[in-house]
Amino acid sequence: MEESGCSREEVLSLLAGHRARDVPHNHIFSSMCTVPHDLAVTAHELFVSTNLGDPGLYPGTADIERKLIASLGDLLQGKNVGGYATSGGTESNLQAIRIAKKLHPSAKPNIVVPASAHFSFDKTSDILGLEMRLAPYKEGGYTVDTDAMAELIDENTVAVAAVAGTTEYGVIDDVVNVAALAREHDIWCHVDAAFGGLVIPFMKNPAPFDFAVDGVSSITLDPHKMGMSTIPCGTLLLRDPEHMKLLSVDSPYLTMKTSFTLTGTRPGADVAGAYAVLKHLGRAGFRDIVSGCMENTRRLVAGMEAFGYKTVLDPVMNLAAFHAAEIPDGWKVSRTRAGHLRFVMMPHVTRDVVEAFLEDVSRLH
Ligand code: 0PR
Repeated sequence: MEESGCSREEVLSLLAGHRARDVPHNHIFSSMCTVPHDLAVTAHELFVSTNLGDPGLYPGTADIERKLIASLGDLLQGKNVGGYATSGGTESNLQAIRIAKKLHPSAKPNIVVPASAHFSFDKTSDILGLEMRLAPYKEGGYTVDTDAMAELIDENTVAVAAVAGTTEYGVIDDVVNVAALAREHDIWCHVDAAFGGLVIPFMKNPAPFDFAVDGVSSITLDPHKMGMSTIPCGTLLLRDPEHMKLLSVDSPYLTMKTSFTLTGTRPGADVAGAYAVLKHLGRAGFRDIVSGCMENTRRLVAGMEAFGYKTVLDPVMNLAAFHAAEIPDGWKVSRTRAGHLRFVMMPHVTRDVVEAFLEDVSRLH
């Protein structure tokens, strides 16, 4: 750090230079985050100095957090759900499994998760000292084989998980059967809907994945993915708000005497942003966004197929996967562990972006 500071203009120009080196969103197919809604940015600015880590100082902001959780809980067909705004899917998954572990003390605890589970479950298992058992995919697909999952459960299993909108292929596990296994063994059932939570409810004939499914204990849903909030904003939703108490530690000198969140100081700005988007768009607005993303997904698939690219599966959500093949330079497309091309069709991937990409693809052929 230098002795004397630079002018605002110098600093801003320095920062602009860095930002210019980032990949522009209109070339990003590999991200589950997107450009935030402009209202989220405005709300974020209004709440930028709030700290939900000391909610007694910010009762107004804390109330927004409660409203955010209540709105999302209602969307996911829960009644008076508990939960809180996290830093994202990783924290939500960790905290859900932390509750499960506390409910089932065991000398050698394990969790059984689908082969598709996001790597946040590896972190969770490492931090909580759990064995992570991976249930394989069902033959010929990318959703979990619930029979194989059943075989992996034993008396030391504290939780099972399902993914509603998998990271790599955007498919939805059979939540009904996973939750039935949890009920049968009297253990926790966590649904990771970090991505799918704000997509599936707005699709036609949505697959059952939420609190309407008997046995689902908790759900991860990230507004900073399809909720177009500012980063970072995740949520952990609990069927029974009482379970939150299992996470609590004493915080004697703060305005609230117990703390149940993972982080101490935590932003209210993104929470206000996420809530603003829900209020502004309503279900109808989200339905339009999701239907636009699905339309763009179909256009991408049709365009790619015309050039001989082969899909790995018919897209279930706004995520398309193709067998490995060349793609034009300058575009960010990720690859799954199996080497498939993966396109996440987020709101920033507009029809114009798809057409510009397909135009570049056409030059390869
Ligand atoms: N659960 C699921 C199903 C996820 O897909 C993700 C992240 C998480 C949990 C963890 O969420 P946080 O990253 O919020 O903690 N999925 C994306 C992925 O790994 C995250 C991402 C987003 C990666 C944008 C890259 C990127 O540019 O692909």
